[in-house]
Amino acid sequence: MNIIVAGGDGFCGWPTALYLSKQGHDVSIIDNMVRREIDNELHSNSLTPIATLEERVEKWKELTGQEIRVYEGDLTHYDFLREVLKQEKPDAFAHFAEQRSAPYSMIDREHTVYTQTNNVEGTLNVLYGIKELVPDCHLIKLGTMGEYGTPNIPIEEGYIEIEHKGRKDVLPYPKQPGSFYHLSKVHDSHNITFACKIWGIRATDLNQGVVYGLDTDETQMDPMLANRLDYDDVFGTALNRFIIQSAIGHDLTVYGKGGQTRGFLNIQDTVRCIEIAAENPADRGEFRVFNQFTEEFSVGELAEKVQKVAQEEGYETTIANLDNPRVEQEEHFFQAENTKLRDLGLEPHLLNDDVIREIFKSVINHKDRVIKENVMPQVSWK
Ligand code: NAD
Ligand code: USQ
Repeated sequence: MNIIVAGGDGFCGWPTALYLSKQGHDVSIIDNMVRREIDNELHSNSLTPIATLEERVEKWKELTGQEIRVYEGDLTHYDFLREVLKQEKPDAFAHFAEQRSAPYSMIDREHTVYTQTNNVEGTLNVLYGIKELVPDCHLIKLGTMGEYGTPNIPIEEGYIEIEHKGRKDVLPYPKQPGSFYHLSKVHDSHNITFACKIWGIRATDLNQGVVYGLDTDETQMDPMLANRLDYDDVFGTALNRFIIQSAIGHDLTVYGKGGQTRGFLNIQDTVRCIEIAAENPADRGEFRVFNQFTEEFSVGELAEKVQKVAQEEGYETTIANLDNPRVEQEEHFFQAENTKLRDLGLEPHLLNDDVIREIFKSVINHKDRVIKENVMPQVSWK
């Protein structure tokens, strides 16, 4: 298949582009490099040193003979996107290219507006581009489990059957997101639902949980192929942050009581989920939703798991319960469905001590690169 990976220079997109290329697909990447610019804005960095995108794809070609074409540009520039779609005529468009940090979207008005315009406008352009140029192309859109929030009933995969005043219907599952970033994903989902209905576009919304780890078989083939790894308070996510904190002797930054429970998955499963979605396209006009996570944990539980492994490796680690910079429930019910990807063949890489140990060992090699001022939370929701 010809597959475009938009956001293919990022944390999830880069290993996905490599994996799909390895599986024999004809892959190209769209990216505007904004994530690298944001590192400069925040005076932050990836824990792992990362090569430029040109160097990355050159090394990939040298090692495998496979070419990954690169289109440097912005999804919010429609003329650019049209040219890429005309040239590639993709069978599938895997769309990772959004501002994905909840704290970044909560910095101030400008960052909220940037997040929502970048994400919503980019996705609208992709929808118009597919309609205009490649109507059969399958949109594989990265959504987020956080679109649902934390309701006091089980979370379904996209839709829920409701009985109301004697009548029944299957309706989109209610959305109660917890940041302006997560809201941008809800807006995307609504726009995609509508485009599927009126234009017959085929789309899969992958409501992904928090991703942990950094390596896949492909990124480990050469240091030039290394994936980025975020640890700062703005882009670093739970688990990865805790592992890096334990490696530098920092207290583990559990926000509030630590009962916040989320769906999690290994980056090795992210890449496979995209392949599964691509190989099993949605029907024309179908807005299909998969919940893309493999296990549920509270952040307190994750901190304890990391503390145990770090101690076994000789690193004494303390868990700190910080004042929560976010407005969110710290103790709540959480139970979400995630059967659809497994039914299509996903075999999850589950989290155990050895997995944490492996990430810990990758992290230890680069711990001198940590900018310590960037570890404590600085962005407040209030
Ligand atoms: P990332 O920031 O590392 O990568 C996103 C990439 O998209 C970057 O390389 C960036 O330069 C590019 N980009 C952003 N806006 C663009 C635009 N307008 N035009 C072209 N390129 C643009 O993020 P990530 O962690 O790889 O996340 C990828 C996707 O997966 C996001 O949509 C995110 O919401 C979703 N997701 C991520 C996680 C996670 O834990 N990382 C979990 C759930 C969902
Ligand atoms: N948290 C801590 N301590 C930390 C960091 C986070 O307790 O040091 C808590 C947060 O308060 C929150 C939970 O951990 O309750 C998850 O936070 P996170 O920063 O790991 O993840 P989140 O902000 O939800 O965003 C990440 C990605 C985003 C993706 C989302 C999936 O950045 O792109 O959409 O995970 S989900 O959470 O399922 O919506």
